Amino acid sequence: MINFQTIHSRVLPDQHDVGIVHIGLGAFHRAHQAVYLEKVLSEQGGDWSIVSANIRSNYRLVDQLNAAGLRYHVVEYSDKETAKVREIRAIKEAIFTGTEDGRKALLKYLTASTTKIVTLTVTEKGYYLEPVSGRLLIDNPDIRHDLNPVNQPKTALGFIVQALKQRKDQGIEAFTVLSCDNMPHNGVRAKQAAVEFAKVKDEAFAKWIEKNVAFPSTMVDRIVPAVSPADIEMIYADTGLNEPILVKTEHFSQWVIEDDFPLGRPDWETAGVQMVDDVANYEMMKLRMLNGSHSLLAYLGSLAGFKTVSEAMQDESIRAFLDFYMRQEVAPTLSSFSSEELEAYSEQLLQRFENTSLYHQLLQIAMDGSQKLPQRWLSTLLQLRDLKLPSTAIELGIAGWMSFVCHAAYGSQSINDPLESELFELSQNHRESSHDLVQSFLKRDDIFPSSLKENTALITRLADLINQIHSGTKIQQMMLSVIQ
Ligand code: CS2
Repeated sequence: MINFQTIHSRVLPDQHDVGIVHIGLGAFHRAHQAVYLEKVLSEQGGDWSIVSANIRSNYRLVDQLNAAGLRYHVVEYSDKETAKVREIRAIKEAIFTGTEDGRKALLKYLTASTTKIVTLTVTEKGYYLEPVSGRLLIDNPDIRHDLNPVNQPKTALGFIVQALKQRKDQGIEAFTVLSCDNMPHNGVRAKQAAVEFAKVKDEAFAKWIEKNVAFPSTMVDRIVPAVSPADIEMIYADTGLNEPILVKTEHFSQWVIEDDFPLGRPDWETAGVQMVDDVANYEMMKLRMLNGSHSLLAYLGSLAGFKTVSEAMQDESIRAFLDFYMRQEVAPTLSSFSSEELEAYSEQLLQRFENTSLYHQLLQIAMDGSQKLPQRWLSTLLQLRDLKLPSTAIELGIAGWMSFVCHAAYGSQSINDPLESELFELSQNHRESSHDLVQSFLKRDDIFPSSLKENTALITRLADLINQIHSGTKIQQMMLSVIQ
């Protein structure tokens, strides 16, 4: 057993009606939004219980949560010896929409006048937007399916737009949509997705959404690795808790939200949420510093032979490389923060990454790279070019990602990315020449800003880095030559 403190729930679900519908009932939602709501409900009360739905995957979790009476625990590890165990009862109903009953239940809540807010954690790809431009992927089969009104929705967008239409027709005011995914201007992106989706069939309704639905942006932060069977065993040994639905996370948590909730909102401030007018700076800092470092660790750390974030962090060269990346390549692009603030933020991040209780798998972070890199590295790289500053750490990251894709393609292993088949084909087609490989990667202007595709100096540098990686040069050595 370790040193842990249990915080029992003081929420009595019967006393709080549902005010929020969440789509994307994964570990992150249970360890982040639900924990804040738990605090609000126990401190302030109010009708802000959550109905949480999974639209296509993880029906088992829904069953398990229901079997446990919608009560679960979040284990917050400060380090290997110290944790807080929180009991959570803020989720009042869990739904799986892979069945007719589940779809009906979700639509019933989405169209209820008591539902004021719809929160989303469906990951970047769940919005069906092209990563660089943010345009809706109208030809995607799931979107095509959901655009046909005789079909039952498969996507979050399909559900939201259908529910908004019913609310409009019945004279019920629109709920606020709060995207909690790691995208730049996530509110703007969610709005663009919903408006473009609606526009395909009904221009006037699309205009109505544009005018009547609030889509505040938000920055969410908490490291919540997927729970493995080994975690369940560890938590049992550490705390005596034995349940399949528990979530493991770090002590740190942050939520910054733009305050735009026409139908009202929970008193989130009492739970430590920062309500602001504009979230853009917080979001950019977090995406570039935290998520950007995470992606560097994911590709370069894996190539260096590590499996988890904290293992990779024990390597002095990797730690120094991340420190360099944040100070030299990200900090100059974040002019609205003082150097002291940025220093403190990056120092804290390095410590968070060192948390040895999390066993955060690098491969979990590596998935969906095509959807993540634009906001994590590429917008920074463009800004550094405008500032006439080098971006050698980011370039090593890009070469690492390309090599990672190639390794997987040659070994027929999945990279868990919606563009996997296209990226694999490209890797196979240019097996013989790193130069051509890089060139055709950079031509993918759904991932890379189009101004990079003609940049011959960049192409040569990336090809050279890939050659070094393929010829077995140690990643740590390559990192040190970036820093020196
Ligand atoms: C991670 C994030 O998997 C990933 O891509 O970078 O999930 C990260 O852990 C969270 O954004 C932390 O707030």
